[in-house]
Amino acid sequence: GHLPLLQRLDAARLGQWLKPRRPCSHKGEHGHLLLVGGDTGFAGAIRMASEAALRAGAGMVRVLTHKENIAPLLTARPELMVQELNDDSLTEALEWASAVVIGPGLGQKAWGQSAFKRIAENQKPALWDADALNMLAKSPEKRQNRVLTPHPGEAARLLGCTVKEIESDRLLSLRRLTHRYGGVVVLKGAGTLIGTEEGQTALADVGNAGMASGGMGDILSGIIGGLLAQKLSFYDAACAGTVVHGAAADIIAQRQGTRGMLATDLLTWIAPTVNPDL
Ligand code: NPW
Ligand code: AMP
Ligand code: MG
Repeated sequence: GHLPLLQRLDAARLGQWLKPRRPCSHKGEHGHLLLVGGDTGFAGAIRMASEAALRAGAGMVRVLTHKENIAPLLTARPELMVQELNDDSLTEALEWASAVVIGPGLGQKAWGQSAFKRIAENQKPALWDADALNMLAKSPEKRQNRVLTPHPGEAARLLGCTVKEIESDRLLSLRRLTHRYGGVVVLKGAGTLIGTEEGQTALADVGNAGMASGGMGDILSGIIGGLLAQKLSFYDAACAGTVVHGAAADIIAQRQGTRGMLATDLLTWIAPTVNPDL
C-alpha cells in the first residue's frame, strides 16, 4: 500500500477549526460536557480536566466524582456543577450530556470500574483517558465515536507490549492502536501523533519539555472534551485540542522557560489560544 500523508499541525492552523462564536449564541449551543473521575487523592486530575474544558469554551461543564472532592471543586471553580458519582447521578448526567470525558484520576477500584462499564455501554461522543485506558486494555473493544489519549505507558498496556516498542516506531504504534480500538487515537509524548484507522494521520508540531510534569495529560483531556462538546468532529477536536494544549505551553516556555512549568499554568493560556481570531 501507499504511505498515508502525514499532516503537520501548528498554531497557524487553529483558525481552520475554531471559528468565532455567533454573537447571539447561548450556552446550550456550546455543549454539555460531563467529566467522570477523581477518586480520593486524585481530585487534582478531574479539577484540571474540568477547568480546561471550561477554558476551551464548553457551554456547561458537569463533574461526577468521589464525594470528598465535591466541596474543593466547587470552591475552586464555581462555574462547575459537581455531584457525587453513583448509579442515579450517572444515569441522569449521561442523559444530559452532549459529550463525556472519563478517566482522569478515576483509579481502578470497583467504584471507578462500575462507572466505566456504564459509560462504555453509552453511545455519546466520548474521550477516554488515564484509568479508562487501563480498563479498556483489560477488555479491548473497538468503537468509532471515541477519542483515546494514551501516553506511551498507556499505549504499551493497550497493545500488550513494552514502552520501548511503542517509542521505537510511533507511527506504527499509532496504526496498531487505531486498528485494534477504532475511533481517533492521540499518541502523546514529544511529537504527539493523531490518527484514525481510515488513514488520517497528523503530527502536532507544538509543545515542549515543560509539559513533562504531572497533570498535563488531564488538561489535554479537558480541552479535547470541551471541543467535542462544541461539536467539532472527533478528528478535528483531537487535532485542534492537541495544538491548543501545546501552543499554550509554548507561550509559557517563551516567557519563563520549561523547568517549573505547571499544568495549571496552561489554564490561563487556553482561552487566548482557542480564539485564534483575536
Ligand atoms: P516510567 O517508569 O515513569 O518511566 P501510569 P499516570 C510509563 C492521575 N494523575 N509519558 C511510566 O514509565 C491520572 O489521571 C493525577 C508518561 C510509568 O510506568 C491517572 O488517573 C494527578 N508515562 C493516574 O494519576 C497528576 C510514560 O507510564 C507509566 C511515558 C495515573 O496516571 C498526575 C506512568 O503511567 C496524573 O495525571 C511517557 N512518555 N513513557 C493529580 N494531580 O491528581 C513511559 N511511561 O501508571 O498510567 O500513571 O500517568 O501518572
Ligand atoms: P500525561 O502523561 O497523561 O500527563 O500527558 C502528558 C502530556 O504532556 C501529553 O499531552 C504529552 O504529549 C505532553 N508532553 C509530555 N512530555 C512532553 C515533551 N517532552 N514534549 C512535548 N510534550 C510533552
Ligand atoms: Mg495522563
